[in-house]
Amino acid sequence: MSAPSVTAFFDEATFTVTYVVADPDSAHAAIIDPVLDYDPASGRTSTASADKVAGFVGDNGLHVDWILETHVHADHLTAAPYLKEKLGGRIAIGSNVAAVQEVFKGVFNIEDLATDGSQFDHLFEDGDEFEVGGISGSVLGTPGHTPACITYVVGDAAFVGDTLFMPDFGTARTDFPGGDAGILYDSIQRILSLPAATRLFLCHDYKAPGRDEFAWETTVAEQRKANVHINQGVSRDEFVAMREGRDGELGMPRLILPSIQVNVRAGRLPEAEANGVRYLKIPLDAL
Ligand SMILES: N[C@@H](CCC(=O)N[C@@H](CS)C(=O)NCC(=O)O)C(=O)O
Ligand SMILES: [Fe+2]
Repeated sequence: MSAPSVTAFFDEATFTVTYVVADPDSAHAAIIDPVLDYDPASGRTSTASADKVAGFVGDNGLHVDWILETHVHADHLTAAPYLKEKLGGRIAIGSNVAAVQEVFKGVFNIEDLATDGSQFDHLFEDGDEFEVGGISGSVLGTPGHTPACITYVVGDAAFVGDTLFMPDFGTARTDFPGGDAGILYDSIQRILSLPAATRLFLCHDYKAPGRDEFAWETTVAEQRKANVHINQGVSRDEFVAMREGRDGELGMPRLILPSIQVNVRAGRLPEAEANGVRYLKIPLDAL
């Protein structure tokens, strides 16, 4: 199986990992889950994180075919439109984005939001195939954290979004609208059925108790053996009880309100008002 080169960019403000996955032979590449920096205290955005990714792409002469989202992120704004403008590539997400748009169109009262995913350049279904240069990719539907979560398998690497985290941390939460712990368990079984040596690249790392360094790469074999939430002995019912218990204790992500209203529009910021300023909405007592 072909091995793409994978370069990670970790955003410590949101604990998010952005990847550039490239075919070393053809220099074609995909960017996965890029971050637009956002400071909620000042309302300022910045492209510092995305510019590091763009700099790497430029320095290595890569040709970007795809900008891939694993899901509608609830903890950071996507820099997909900014990087598309700079580098090209098609912005893609799972087709179940429509269900997520439906829910949040209501929460944010975004009257003109189309709920068919048409803001994205391409919508992937479970089982679809695509290419990064000469390396073949495929899509696994892996809902549970959200209904639109997908995993991108590129050669021997799988970009699992928010499903599994590092073995010592466990799994993603399932308490967002449309989330479901049992469905996440089933999705994780699909990931764990990939070949044992498959490299798994995670969307986040929050460190685990006793670990000082951030980490985001593991393998199917390591996860099968050691994931604290899901290793071989854990049944679906046990997982659901554990996950729902833990979800009940988690606060909302710091950037959920700014993130979702932008990310359901494929990262396009709201139009400026007559004074030239763009505004985000804060729904009160709605989440
Ligand atoms: N403290 C972080 C938490 C973000 C968060 O809730 N992350 C989600 C993924 S979007 C998750 O699954 N967290 C798992 C957990 O905290 O157990 C923030 O405020 O951004
Ligand atoms: Fe997430």
